Amino acid sequence: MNGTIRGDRFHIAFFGRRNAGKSSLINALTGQEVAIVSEVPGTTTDPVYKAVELQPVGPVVLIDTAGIDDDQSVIGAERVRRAKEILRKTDLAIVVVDGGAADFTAEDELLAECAQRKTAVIVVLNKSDCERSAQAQEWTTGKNPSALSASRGDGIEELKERIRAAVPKDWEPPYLSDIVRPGETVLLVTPIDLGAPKGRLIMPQIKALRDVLDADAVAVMCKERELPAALRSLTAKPALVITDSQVFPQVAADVPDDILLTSFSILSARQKGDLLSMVRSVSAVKNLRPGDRVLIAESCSHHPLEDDIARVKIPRWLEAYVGGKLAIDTVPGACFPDNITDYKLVVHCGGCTLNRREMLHRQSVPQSAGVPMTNFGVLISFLKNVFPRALKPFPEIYELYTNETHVEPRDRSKMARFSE
Ligand SMILES: Nc1nc2c(ncn2[C@@H]2O[C@H](COP(=O)(O)OP(=O)(O)OP(=O)(O)O)[C@@H](O)[C@H]2O)c(=O)[nH]1
Ligand SMILES: [Mg+2]
Repeated sequence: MNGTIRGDRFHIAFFGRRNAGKSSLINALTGQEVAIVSEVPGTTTDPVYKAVELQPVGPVVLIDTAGIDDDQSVIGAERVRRAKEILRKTDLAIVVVDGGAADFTAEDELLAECAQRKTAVIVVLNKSDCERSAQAQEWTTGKNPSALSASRGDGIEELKERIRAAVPKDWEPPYLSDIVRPGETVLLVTPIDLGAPKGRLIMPQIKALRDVLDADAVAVMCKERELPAALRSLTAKPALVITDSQVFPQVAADVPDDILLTSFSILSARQKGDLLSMVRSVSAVKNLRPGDRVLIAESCSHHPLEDDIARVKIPRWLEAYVGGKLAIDTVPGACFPDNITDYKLVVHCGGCTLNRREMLHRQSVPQSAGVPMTNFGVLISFLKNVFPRALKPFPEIYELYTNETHVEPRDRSKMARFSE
């Protein structure tokens, strides 16, 4: 596990017709033979991901895609569909056109889709070493194209500079460094259960440690069993306790009420998506009745374990709350089922492997179908009476939620630390 994970990288995808030079451009930008280049149209078939440190941009994922004009056959149309699906996670679209091309219908459709999704676009006019067609000249007018030659390497440095300028500074909110102050102590509670990988910590725990260090704060880590001992050992109260959502009840009982408490999954939901919407949606649990359908979605697929959070624990806790059996489906990986409206509630994991754009896209799918979607940590805190306490580290969200629902107004006095 070297380098920044894919979900925390800015996603740059390359679109265009077959043979426009998408793969050549990726190779030129990286200085590596990342993608196969050939004069045969349709060389790239499935999307290809390459995580690189692109100077001067930083850690990015470059995504090569199949030609968007390949819609004459069934398999070609499927490739176009897959290429366009990449737009869901694309932070910056590089639309590559061959400077000798005559038809731009496919590009117009793509640009319209980018505009609809509010995706930033750079148009690249490739093959500047060859003659430019009048049509290409006309089509690119007003589109501020980067004219370059991917195969010769001309104009590549200028494109890198444009890419750097197109990456917003705050394209992704911080994981937790904004809610911790220098010198404070943050206590991390990480159960080591059957699901824990041998010899290492999992992504959210590593991210939390790194963010605490970035905030010039102090991290202390323990398992849930050692939590009372860890608390006793500290001469000052920790400013914040972050726990794995699975042990919320024990941890909430052990951590005094005046210490802020949340979970890794809630932090991830805030960084990757719209936490407030997940918080509002959790009240849909109150309307669940035995027999109702619930969808549990995980962003990464792993082997289900004996006491798996998505397949065993959340279903057990939900059914205990509802007082009867629910029809629960668990989907790993990227896709929601088509029958999303059959579900009364969707529960999504923290999405730490996704980039923010994709998580927001995922939230929009049930939302536009009128189905509430919440998050593992938010749901567990709700079911286990750690709600809305688990939101207090995020004062804006806590305030909004408690104002909307008139929950626990007395608790606001405990937020003095944020109202200074
Ligand atoms: N003359 C010239 N040829 C180029 C340039 N860039 C790419 N090519 C050539 O164009 C052809 C297609 O390049 P690719 O990079 O494979 O194009 P692609 O867009 O990835 O194509 P598909 O994967 O088929 O969709 C190859 O023969 C390249 O050598 C360029 O700047 N100038
Ligand atoms: Mg290609």
